[in-house]
Amino acid sequence: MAKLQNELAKLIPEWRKEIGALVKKNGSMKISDVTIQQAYGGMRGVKGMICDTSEVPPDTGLLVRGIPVGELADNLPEEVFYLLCTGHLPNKRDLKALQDEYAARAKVPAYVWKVLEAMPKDSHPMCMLDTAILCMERESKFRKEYDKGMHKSEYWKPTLEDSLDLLAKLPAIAAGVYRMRFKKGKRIAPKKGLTWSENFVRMLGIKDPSGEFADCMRLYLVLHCDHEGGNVSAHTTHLVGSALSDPYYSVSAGLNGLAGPLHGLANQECLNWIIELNKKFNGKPSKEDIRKNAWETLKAGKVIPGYGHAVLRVSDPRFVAFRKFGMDHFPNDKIMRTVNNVFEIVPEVLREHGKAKNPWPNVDAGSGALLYHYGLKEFSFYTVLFSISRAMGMCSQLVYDRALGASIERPKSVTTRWVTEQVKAKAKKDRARKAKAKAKKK
Ligand code: CMX
Repeated sequence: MAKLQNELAKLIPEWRKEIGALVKKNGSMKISDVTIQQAYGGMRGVKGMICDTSEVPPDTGLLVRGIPVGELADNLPEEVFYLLCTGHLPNKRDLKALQDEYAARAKVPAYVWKVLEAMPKDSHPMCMLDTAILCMERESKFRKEYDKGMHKSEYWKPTLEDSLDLLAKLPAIAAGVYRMRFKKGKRIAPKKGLTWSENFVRMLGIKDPSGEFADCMRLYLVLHCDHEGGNVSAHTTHLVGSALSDPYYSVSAGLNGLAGPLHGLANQECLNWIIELNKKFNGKPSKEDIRKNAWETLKAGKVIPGYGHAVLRVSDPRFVAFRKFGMDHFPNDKIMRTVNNVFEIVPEVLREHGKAKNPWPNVDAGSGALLYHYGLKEFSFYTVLFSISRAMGMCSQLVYDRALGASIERPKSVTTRWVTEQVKAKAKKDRARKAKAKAKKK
């Protein structure tokens, strides 16, 4: 067995023991309450699921297995996947073993290209990516082993196999989608000896003589890797996986959620907003122009893309890392300058507006400016990049779920009639209690 598999085979029995004891001893302890507001409001803040690969404290932002994501800004995505799976970074030998695994599994089945070629030419790149993943479901080792009658305790092994197969192929699929969808010419083959992100940049075919774009892509793929368990894409992957649907079904389902404009698609909308702003003000919007434009967006009943977050209450550390990269490498770039100025104005505007609980930038507020600078100008492709990275979080969470024997998800829904009855019953009880207290006083 290769290194990552060996390491997990050692760790999983320990996790099972630790969590088994925790639940056995404290299973009935309460960790959350649910209000009517939360039940109608997207379950915001309800603690009802477990994710150990990463967490998002509102006041610090993403911690990957306890490590602040900013501290991983110089690592490789392969290292981060190993970290997500095991809880520690790999040594050189284990990293090389994982990179060799990726290289050995990278070939995309020919039928995937045929399916993509048969799709309408104006299909969204996210739809093409998801279709490619879903049509590879026939390759699933999990499904084959399950059909043979595998023991529950073994589920994580073919889940990891599927995950490695999928992650190894994603850069080639995404690059193939890019070249096909945007008429960039023939697909480009990967090259031996390059890292996962370097190969991806090579297969995209965007000129990168300095290697700076590959470094930017490395950072991009690290920063988007995971964002705990409750966001739409992670939760969807977990939910679908909880029915023991294999990683191809589960990851493609999660990515369909990432394709929504309030989630991953916001990055394409965000750069659009910045570019329109530059266009409107001859490439140099003043801070006053930015303020006016932000208010126009809000008054039109729209959100300012790239700002706000369901959990975070500070500037997203991923935005901070992207901004630093941009300011270090091209501080005089027009788009980057506007991204910077927007960062100085929009939080103030959102605070005055008074609706958004978090007026600060999220990951999408700056990432597009970097891609645009290096010549990746097809906005609708941006969520595909997000997907390649986020698939690492989804896959590691699936492996963990299968290792720990996560149950099928089945929260209880209630009707509005039921809620109204509870409200009435509580009001009746309160009245009775008040009347009793009044009678006692007399
Ligand atoms: N611009 C304008 N209004 C905003 C806002 C923004 N950037 N962010 C939040 N609000 C509004 C909400 O629309 C909501 O209004 P209503 O009460 O009229 O429905 C109100 O403020 C309260 O929302 P919230 O509790 O602060 O935020 P939510 O948890 O409901 O939503 C998010 C979070 C990210 C969907 C929201 O901030 C938003 O739409 N931001 C812009 C889109 C974006 O950048 N999405 C990418 C997020 C990163 C990711 O998940 O990938």
